Amino acid sequence: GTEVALEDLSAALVAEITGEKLISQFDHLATHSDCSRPGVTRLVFSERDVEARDVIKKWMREAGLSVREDVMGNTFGRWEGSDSTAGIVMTGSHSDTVVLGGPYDGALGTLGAIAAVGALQKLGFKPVKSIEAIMFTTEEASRFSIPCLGSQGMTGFLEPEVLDTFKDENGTSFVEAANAVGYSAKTAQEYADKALLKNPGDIAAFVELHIEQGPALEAEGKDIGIVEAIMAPSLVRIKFTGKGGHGGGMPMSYRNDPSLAASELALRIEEAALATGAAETVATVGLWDQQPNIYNAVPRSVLLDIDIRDSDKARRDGVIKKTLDAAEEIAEKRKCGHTKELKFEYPVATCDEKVLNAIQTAADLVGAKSKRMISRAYHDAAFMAQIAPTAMIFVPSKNGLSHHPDEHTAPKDLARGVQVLALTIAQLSGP
Ligand code: HGY
Ligand code: MN
Ligand code: MN
Ligand code: MN
Repeated sequence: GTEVALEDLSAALVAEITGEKLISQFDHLATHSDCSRPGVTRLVFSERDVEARDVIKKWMREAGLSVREDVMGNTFGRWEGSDSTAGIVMTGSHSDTVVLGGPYDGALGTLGAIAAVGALQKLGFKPVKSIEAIMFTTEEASRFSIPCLGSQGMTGFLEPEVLDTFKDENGTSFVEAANAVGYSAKTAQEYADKALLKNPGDIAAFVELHIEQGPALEAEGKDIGIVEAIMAPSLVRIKFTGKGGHGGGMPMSYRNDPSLAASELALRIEEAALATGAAETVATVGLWDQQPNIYNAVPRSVLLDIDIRDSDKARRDGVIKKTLDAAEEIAEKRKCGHTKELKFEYPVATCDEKVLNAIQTAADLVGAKSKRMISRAYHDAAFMAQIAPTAMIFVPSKNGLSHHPDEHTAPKDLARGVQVLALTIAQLSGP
């Protein structure tokens, strides 16, 4: 029956999918970077990103997939199933990175999807549902300060105007950057309209393989994370301003130094995050843009980008409110000007039991020690979960590091993740 078949397939996949084969592809992809190794910097629609897209499309074709790209650069490699009316099992991730990120964030799920499909084909597996390996056009907020633009476009969560209003550090918008590398839509609305999936109901399941980007799996000696929910992310932007002045000539009593207002706010944000008492509440003042940023001038402005997340949306919203209120209070006390903006906030995404069970079965079959957990990082899966049964597979991050040049996952863990992915999509695309 299918149990024996699944056990045989599992053993064959474990033999077929090895770390050595995967490593050469990760190493090659990481050469398409705007920084030297070990870090990887590949921002969406940069020259490096365009090179990487060509490599990934080449690898998709070599895996026997028929490749198509949508208006925004979401890239699909399709394996036709025996029943074209039976729906699609989709799996994939992103290939863009943060500045000075690592070689596996995103790449594991993108290359892993291709490797999983390639292995299943080589082993003679015949899917009933069609299978699509996908590379979302951009997941990171690293260029335009807003994440998951591709999956948001596909799932209808995208507010078209953000493709015009969110700019990169040179003042370039998504529309301008996309046009510059040959994506032809002329307006934000056209990108949003054409990216929208016509028949989301056709997606029987979406699975994303990803590195954990935290310390839990390593600390607990687990090989595989089975992700049940994805935390609710947000970005709050606060700018304090003051009159500035000479670092020597300006007496302290004359000053309204925005860097001190920002410092006080950062500590209030830490206090607010700790005050919930929940480990899932996190807040990070990740971007601190101080001008003129010279040692002997009193700062005139400090711009803060603040990342506030939680597994509970209401608890997160409480920390956001405390942050905005504290900014107002501190600005008044210190006679600084200030602006405050909630740039984005998204809901918690919950995963699908059937998909979770398929991952659990796969992990057990390959003999992996697994645990159910939530994702503290957001992912394209968070948007796919709004329109299709979705779940994620995590593999351990060495020392819990990611968004960091030392991001690392052992080859055997990479391979085990792809084996579990392959066995999961085999179950989901079967009869
Ligand atoms: O959650 C994150 O910030 C990651 O880049 N997706
Ligand atoms: Mn190359
Ligand atoms: Mn990331
Ligand atoms: Mn990622």
